[in-house]
Amino acid sequence: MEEKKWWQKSVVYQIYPRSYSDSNGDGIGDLKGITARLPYIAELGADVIWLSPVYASPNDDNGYDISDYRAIMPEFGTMEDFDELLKRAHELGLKIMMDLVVNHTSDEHNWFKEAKKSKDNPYRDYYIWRDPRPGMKGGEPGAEPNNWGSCFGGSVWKYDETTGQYFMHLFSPRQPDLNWDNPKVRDEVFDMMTWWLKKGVDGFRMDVISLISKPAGLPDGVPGETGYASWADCATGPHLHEYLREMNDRVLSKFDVITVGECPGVSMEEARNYANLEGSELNMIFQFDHMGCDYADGVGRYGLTVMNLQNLKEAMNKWETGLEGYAWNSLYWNNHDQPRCVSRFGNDSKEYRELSAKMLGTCLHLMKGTPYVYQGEEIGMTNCPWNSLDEINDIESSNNVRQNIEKGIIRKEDALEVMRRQSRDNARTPMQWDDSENAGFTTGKPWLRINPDYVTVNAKDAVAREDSVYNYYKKLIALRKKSDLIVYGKFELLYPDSKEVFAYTRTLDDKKLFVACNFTDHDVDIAVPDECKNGSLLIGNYPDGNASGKLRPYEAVAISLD
Ligand code: TEU
Ligand code: CA
Repeated sequence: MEEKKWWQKSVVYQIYPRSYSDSNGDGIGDLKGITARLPYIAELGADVIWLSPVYASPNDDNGYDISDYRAIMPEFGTMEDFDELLKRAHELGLKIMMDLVVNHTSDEHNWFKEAKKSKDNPYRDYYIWRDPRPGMKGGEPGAEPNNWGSCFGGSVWKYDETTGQYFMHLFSPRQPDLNWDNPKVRDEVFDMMTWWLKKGVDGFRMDVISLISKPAGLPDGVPGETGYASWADCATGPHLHEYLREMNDRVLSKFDVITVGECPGVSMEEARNYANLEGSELNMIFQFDHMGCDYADGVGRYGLTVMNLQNLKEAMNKWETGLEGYAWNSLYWNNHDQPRCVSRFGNDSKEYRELSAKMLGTCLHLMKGTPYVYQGEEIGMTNCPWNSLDEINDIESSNNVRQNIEKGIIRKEDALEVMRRQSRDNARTPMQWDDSENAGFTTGKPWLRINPDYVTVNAKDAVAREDSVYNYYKKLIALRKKSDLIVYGKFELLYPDSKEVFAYTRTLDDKKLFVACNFTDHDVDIAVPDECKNGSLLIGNYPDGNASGKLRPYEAVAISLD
């Protein structure tokens, strides 16, 4: 049995502040709005709140472009509002995990304003500058120092006329990458982290932390299957583990914190180092293998994706079994960057939305690892039926869809359907609190379209209705709290070849749990393993339980021999 840690039994609730709750009628969510909703989150049973960035930012990437790490974005409120949020959360037994975005800053950060003044500015080497390719003129197509592609389309290099060099940006040109090989940058980051931890925050989610150490010489790469050369060529660079261990030694080890690294481009084998059980780096990481389960070959995310359960099972099984005994796992279906899971992996029709949302919750929350619930997932919120590309705010999906059309990877007439399936904005439509105007999110004009299904899909209805997704998630979360079998039991996949059912067992000593989830809209025969036949139904998403040996549409059952 691994040494037990509190964050292994925790459930984390993620808030995207811009879209959670607006307290002052400007159509933008804010800290006071979150504070007012803390009892709702505590009632769900979550232990930790992951706050997407609330720091000062010009919002080129909605807060993931930070211009001052020790100030609050004015649209979200003041540092006093933050202190009040932290205090109230702690009073309710909720911990706060901040979003640490230190692979890059905003181009409005003072460090970058200084760096771009001249080549010999003291802050120049806080960022990654290179000359144009030899023999080429800066700014000319092909003069970029290498061929890496930005996650937001185009090259990762932007030419700066003033100093005649390019600077690197794996994301938008307004998010220049920090140079982690510069010890002054590491000092700045570690000081800032300590400053927040001394304020009393309880941990960090670390944005694209796998990309912070760039390969020496920045060689040309072969664009990865995602089309983002930077992921394939940048993840887990030469000094990555050295920097994470330094961060752990100098900061994290001095506090009792929860940490999760967002790790695009990291394999399960490599994750054993990032999230090793000795605790020398991070507690856990977010993997991306299962997020590619519906990608069309050669197209990556921004195409007409189609759910493939076998890919999903294969990815989850690899991580559940591969980390066993080496590292701790995180569990998530969605977040602020991903489509809504009930639309993507379930069925958001009127008939099956709630049933499949509960099935997905059962499937995830009874696996081994720390589960993450994204705002609105607990009430079965769905992807938005976008009417036009003009409604889309998201820089990533807008740029990638446009780039894929230009490259002929997708047809122009498919662009809207691609957005309906994959735009990050599907996760960013305002939280649906009730059936009043603007779903109770704001009294003003919402910054992004509100999903029209808020009239029936909203928290007020969900909290009040015993058979709602919210009250089912509440039961799932409560089960975890009182079961070492759910937290520590060994995972084993069953029926790997089934295209319809995701089934597995969890085993701890003589205790066993059998979980079976039907991902289809029709009955499927599924044999309960002999050793579970005389178990008892721990939880199921049909009101009358299940003893029939088959699973009804989107049925989930958990049978316990505890
Ligand atoms: O995400 C990393 C990233 O590449 C995401 O855009 C996501 O993995 C992608 O959508 C998968 O297709 C982090 C933040 O979560 C994201 O919101 C930021 O835009 C990005 O980094 C830059 O900070
Ligand atoms: Ca507001």
